[in-house]
Amino acid sequence: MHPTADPICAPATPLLPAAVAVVRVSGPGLPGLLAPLVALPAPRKAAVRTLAWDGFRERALVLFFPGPDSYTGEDIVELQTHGNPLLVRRLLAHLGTLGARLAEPGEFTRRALLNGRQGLLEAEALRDLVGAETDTQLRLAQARAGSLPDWISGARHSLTPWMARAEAAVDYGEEEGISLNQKDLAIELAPLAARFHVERSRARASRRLQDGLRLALVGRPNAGKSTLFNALAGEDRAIVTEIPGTTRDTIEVRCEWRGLPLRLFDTAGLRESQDPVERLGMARVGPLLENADLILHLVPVGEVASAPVDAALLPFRAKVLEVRTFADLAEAPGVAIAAQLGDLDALEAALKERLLGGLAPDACLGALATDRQVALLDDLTRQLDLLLELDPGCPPELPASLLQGAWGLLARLTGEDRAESALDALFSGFCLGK
Ligand SMILES: Nc1nc2c(ncn2[C@@H]2O[C@H](COP(=O)(O)OP(=O)(O)OP(=O)(O)O)[C@@H](O)[C@H]2O)c(=O)[nH]1
Ligand SMILES: [Mg+2]
Repeated sequence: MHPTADPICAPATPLLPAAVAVVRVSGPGLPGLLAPLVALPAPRKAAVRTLAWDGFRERALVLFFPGPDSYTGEDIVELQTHGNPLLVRRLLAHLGTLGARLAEPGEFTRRALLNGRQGLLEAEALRDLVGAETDTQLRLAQARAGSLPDWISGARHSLTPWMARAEAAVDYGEEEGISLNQKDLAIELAPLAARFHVERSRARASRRLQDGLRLALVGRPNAGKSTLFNALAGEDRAIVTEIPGTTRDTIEVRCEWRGLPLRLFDTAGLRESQDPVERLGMARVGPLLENADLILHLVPVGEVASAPVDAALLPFRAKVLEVRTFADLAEAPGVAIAAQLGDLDALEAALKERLLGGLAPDACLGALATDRQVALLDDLTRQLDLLLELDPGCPPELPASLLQGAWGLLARLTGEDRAESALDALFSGFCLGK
């Protein structure tokens, strides 16, 4: 158990009126600590008890999970009370007088991690599980919340013998005539390097999905932006008319469309305009383009892109996708849609191609997903590529250090190196009582 662990408590449910509120306590020696408030029931058996303090008498369902076989690895008590926020605050204050202080965000999970009850990857997945807003995001987070990905243990298994051989070549090479067979190494580790590349693509796509794909819809007035916006959102959120300049403000909606979590931004049409309101609307488009993952530039079939739009998009060329609208009226090459008729297949394919490396959301199940994980996976892939490209005649120190590096990156990925900064960054994003 972590040596500095003091008893902590927190509301595990939001402080809002509800049927039930759950208060969690974790720490060593809870039966004694809580004795003035409640006699704990048998381990893992729910029992109704009356909690009495300061003149309050609350009938609560009480659960006791003794450490070390609990979520945190310490004793845990869950008090399920009536869902009154005032009651919960009074109870937490009383727990404070008994010696259980209020937990920091994520402190329960942090203790689970420190006590070896949970891995870092799992804890990171939990944060996304709690924050998921669409079905796809929920499924992705659930798939990551399980055991360590098998390719990580597979990687260790493949790297270990080569680390030993490289070390032996470095330590005894010259005297004993031990050398590292760089050719065999390259042949044997090639599948691993290929796997890293696959996992990296999956992780990048998975991170995008977990965030939601940020799409900005731009184009000249009447290009069909709001019609597409509504079709993707699955509801009539934006006003559509045949009058140019209908949309004047930017509108955001979060939704899931064909398994893709989207954050959509509809914008005012871009054109030369004297209308002050319209100009203000256009001025708002800039920052939005900056933050978009992909800018959909809508151009009606048979037209050339208008000059004001082209000028506005110039700095963002790399992330602009030209989409031909009104495809029901004429043939069009490239990505052509008829949003009014729900004919959007070309757009779906283009989004997957441009933002997910051609992967479908289901292909990302079980992939890594956070910025931290993707960055480490990038380093890991580079490290292994370098290793395979080494000249067969190079001194063994080179492969030895690259193998060590790869091993270290795997340890950082799974959190076995316990870098405090990574933990601080992670748990600041958690809610209380988790
Ligand atoms: N035939 C056809 N008409 C469409 C299609 N999409 C939109 N329209 C029509 O085109 C007109 C303009 O559509 P909007 O979606 O309001 O265009 P917008 O780009 O949002 O226009 P502003 O907000 O004024 O910049 C409306 O009358 C729509 O009904 C389509 O796929 N096919
Ligand atoms: Mg509009």
